[in-house]
Amino acid sequence: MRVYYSEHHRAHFPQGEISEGLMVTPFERPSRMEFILARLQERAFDDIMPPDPVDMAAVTALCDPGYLSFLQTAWDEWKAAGNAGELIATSYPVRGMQQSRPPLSIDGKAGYYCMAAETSITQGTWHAAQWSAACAQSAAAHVIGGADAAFALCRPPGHHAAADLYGGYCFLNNAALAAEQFRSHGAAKVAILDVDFHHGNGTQDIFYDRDDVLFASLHAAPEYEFPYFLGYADETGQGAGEGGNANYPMPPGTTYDVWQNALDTAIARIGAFEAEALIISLGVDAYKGDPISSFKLDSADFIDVGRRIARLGLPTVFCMEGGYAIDHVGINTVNVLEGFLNR
Ligand code: OKP
Ligand code: ZN
Repeated sequence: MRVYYSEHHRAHFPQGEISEGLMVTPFERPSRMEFILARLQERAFDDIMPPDPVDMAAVTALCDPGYLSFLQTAWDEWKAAGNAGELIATSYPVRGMQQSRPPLSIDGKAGYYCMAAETSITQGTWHAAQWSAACAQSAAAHVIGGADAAFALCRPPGHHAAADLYGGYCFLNNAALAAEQFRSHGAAKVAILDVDFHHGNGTQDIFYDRDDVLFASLHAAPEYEFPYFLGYADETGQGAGEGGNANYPMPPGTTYDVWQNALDTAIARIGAFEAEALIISLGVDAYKGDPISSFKLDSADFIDVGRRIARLGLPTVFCMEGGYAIDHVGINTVNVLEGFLNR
């Protein structure tokens, strides 16, 4: 399976993340990629290449123009305003406030476009986000061109990013870009399966009213876990998209026996949808040793996850999302790919 990976992810490395009331080194850090690459090499995935540069036309088609121009200039505006540290949004347009007026000051704009304060913007954030999207686009192009599958080793991740929102370590929705690319190259229907521990709120939002892209997500119940405000089972889509969104929230502490039943249900749902291509939002933070998550999957379970996904028999693009147990993120990620290949 070909892997698309760009060293440019290193341009995004915030010093700080607000966690438990402290500034800590972000869990979503560059070394995650090194562990995944090392495991890929150990397991003879030797077809690893840099992506083509990002197709900005596709990004522009997916995203809100104000949001994109914010991402492009946020760091410069933040520095020009005299701020010493990294850009962290602190004020948000919540209940009772104006939802559709982006402010002119950079602090206001950041809050307007941000959904969670753990995600800092730094000098290289926009650069890295574009190359991450490029990995998803090149992987999609490779599969559209006839390959069975490809792995986009995206960093930063994407599934919390909507058309006009960043947060949860995400800026551009890589999986959504891949899905849209299949659509624009003739696939009538595309399915996105999100196995990250956290709900893919951005992906859900992007496709919520559409009948051509099914979004199915296995995740921790929003009553207990980030992103808290989306991901309930009764969110089934709207308008033409009614029935095109499938959430499988599970309680903290969920083990693989329960999780795999949800996976089988999601897979059956995708099979019935008759998609022509499949995008996997591949987070491996459902692992029992993950420092910010609470599910209990073992490393060996991830092999089985890949095997079950392969039963769909669909052209498949894997897009890297979360996974923060850095000593196991490589083995868990590559286990999914190997389970898929050894179907
Ligand atoms: C990104 B991805 C919990 C704070 C949660 C954000 C987590 C973002 C996860 N105490 N912080 O879905 O892996
Ligand atoms: Zn996650």
